[in-house]
Amino acid sequence: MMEDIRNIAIIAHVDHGKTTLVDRILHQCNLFRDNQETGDLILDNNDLERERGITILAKNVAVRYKGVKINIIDTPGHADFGGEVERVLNMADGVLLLVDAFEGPMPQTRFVLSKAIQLGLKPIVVINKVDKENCKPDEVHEAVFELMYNLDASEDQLDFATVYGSSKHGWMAADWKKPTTDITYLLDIILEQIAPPKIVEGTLQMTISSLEYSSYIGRIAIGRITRGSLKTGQQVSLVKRDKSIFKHKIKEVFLFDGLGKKKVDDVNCGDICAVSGLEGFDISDTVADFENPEGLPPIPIDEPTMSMLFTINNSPFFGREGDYVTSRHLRDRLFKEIEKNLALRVIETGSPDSYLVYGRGILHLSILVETMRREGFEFQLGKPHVIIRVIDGIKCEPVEILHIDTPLESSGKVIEFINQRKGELKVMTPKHDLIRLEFDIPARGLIGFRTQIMNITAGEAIISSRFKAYEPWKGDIKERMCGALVAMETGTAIAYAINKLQDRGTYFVKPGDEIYKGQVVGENTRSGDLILNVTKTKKLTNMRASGSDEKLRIAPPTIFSLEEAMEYIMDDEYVEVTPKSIRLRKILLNEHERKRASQQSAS
Ligand SMILES: Nc1nc2c(ncn2[C@@H]2O[C@H](COP(=O)(O)OP(=O)(O)OP(=O)(O)O)[C@@H](O)[C@H]2O)c(=O)[nH]1
Ligand SMILES: [Mg+2]
Repeated sequence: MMEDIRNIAIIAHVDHGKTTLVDRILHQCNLFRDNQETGDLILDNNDLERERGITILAKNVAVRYKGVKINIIDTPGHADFGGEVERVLNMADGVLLLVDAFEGPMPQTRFVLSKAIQLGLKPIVVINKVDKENCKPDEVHEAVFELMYNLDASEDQLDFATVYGSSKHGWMAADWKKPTTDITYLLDIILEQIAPPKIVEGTLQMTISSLEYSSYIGRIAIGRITRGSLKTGQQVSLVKRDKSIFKHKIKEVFLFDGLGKKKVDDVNCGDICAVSGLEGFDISDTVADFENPEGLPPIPIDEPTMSMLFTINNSPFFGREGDYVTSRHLRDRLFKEIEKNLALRVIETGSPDSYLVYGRGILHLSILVETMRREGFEFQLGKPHVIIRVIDGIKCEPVEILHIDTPLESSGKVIEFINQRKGELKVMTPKHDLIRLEFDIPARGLIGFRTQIMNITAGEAIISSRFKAYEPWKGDIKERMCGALVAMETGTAIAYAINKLQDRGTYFVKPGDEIYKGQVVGENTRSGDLILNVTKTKKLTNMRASGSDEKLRIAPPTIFSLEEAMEYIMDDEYVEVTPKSIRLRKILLNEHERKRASQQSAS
């Protein structure tokens, strides 16, 4: 007997409530007890996901409702992980498109929806967060319909069901003004609207769409069986992207079950499963019949758009705070990462001490950096660069669609600032009491701009962007206007010295911090770098020096997050990352060497 199955993916812009909804579904189907105390989402289960409140990896779960098995794929909403979404949609027959009832469709809504439409998936629209004050569910519904129409949805897709509700408060209904007490309304709509998988007889075909990594088993391939069936111990062929074929034996087969997986003997067509034993598989490979392998069309893999240099720590503080510091450690860790981090590439530079790491954006790269820090690594990062391509003989760069919702008063300044960064205003529309500005902007113009937009708008702006296309190079963008304050000596930063030099700029260090010669300790109010001595104490004869220091009024230092630091540095600077610290430094610590280098590059 074949089981009745539905395969759905949940897609949306970042933070529109996908994971909260999946948690609710698991809850409704009695698969776990709510963690009311912490409010943590049971699905966002790695440390960084918890801390940042975002989903980084797509995840499969399965529930049973009214005798039907529903395979659910929760996807990440952040634009850096868009490729992940595109890939896993491959396993679904339908999507739940979540849209925040206040925000409406956002750039990533458009992107993920367009992928689902192209794949012919049936959408169910969930207008979420209707509990929010001043939300406009009806307008949002209208906007989603228009968006779908513009994306060339088919008649059947345009004839979508709409569900209103609040994932957070745990209800879904036909009418947002009539709240219910649970989400069964949505589950019923899923059974009714999404077709069961097509059962195709014949030899095995399964595209590998995702993977999991377990320290016991190694890499586990995840995919949906689109033809035939699969058994434990079965001999299979692995058909690669280039059509080459490798023979393997399936070791174990798992089905998704609640939050986990259960080992089974066989899996039928239409179900989503995980298999071990396929060595050296890649995403998009087809698991096929041993004797007569037929590969399926390859699925697109997102190309990296950004690169960053990872190099061993060679600062004077090398080895003080980390456990893994050698080039061997760095190399092994980076190459281990690419086994599971699909959009990442690591390129040798010719030096054993540094590697170019290619990724999908600042967030994608910073998550790797943060994870390595926590594992005890110490290393340094160069300035991130977008990847330039030559297309038909023309130099092209990645361009993003940028949305900024801002109060009317600051919109003029925002537009001026984005123009300086080669952004082009496309649309301007009122949105509640804000104004929405839409730009096309080179991706490099976005590096480091978030803090400045927040300054311009007094923290009121809502920013989101996503990759649009490679377009011809837009010309040079003026870099950071202000120079750096660079430490002259190695030692302890002294309040007395910082106090005396306060008018030179803002500081990134505070009295008592250990600093080294060549470290960037602050931002100069003017352009060009300024070397200064912040380790200088008062004359030792003055016995009251340390006592009176405490009374000095020193502005609190600017403390960068990892991402801010990555976006802030210039080409001649590094971010030094250790488990305990994030420091900025000049690559060349010695002033004479820096002068010589800049003269050389000028000539
Ligand atoms: N008011 C309100 N807040 C909600 C609702 N659903 C989710 N949220 C909140 O919105 C935030 C984001 O929720 P998530 O479920 O993590 O969103 P997500 O779409 O999974 O986010 P990403 O995976 O990072 O794209 C959390 O703070 C939730 O508590 C809702 O119905 N109403
Ligand atoms: Mg999520």
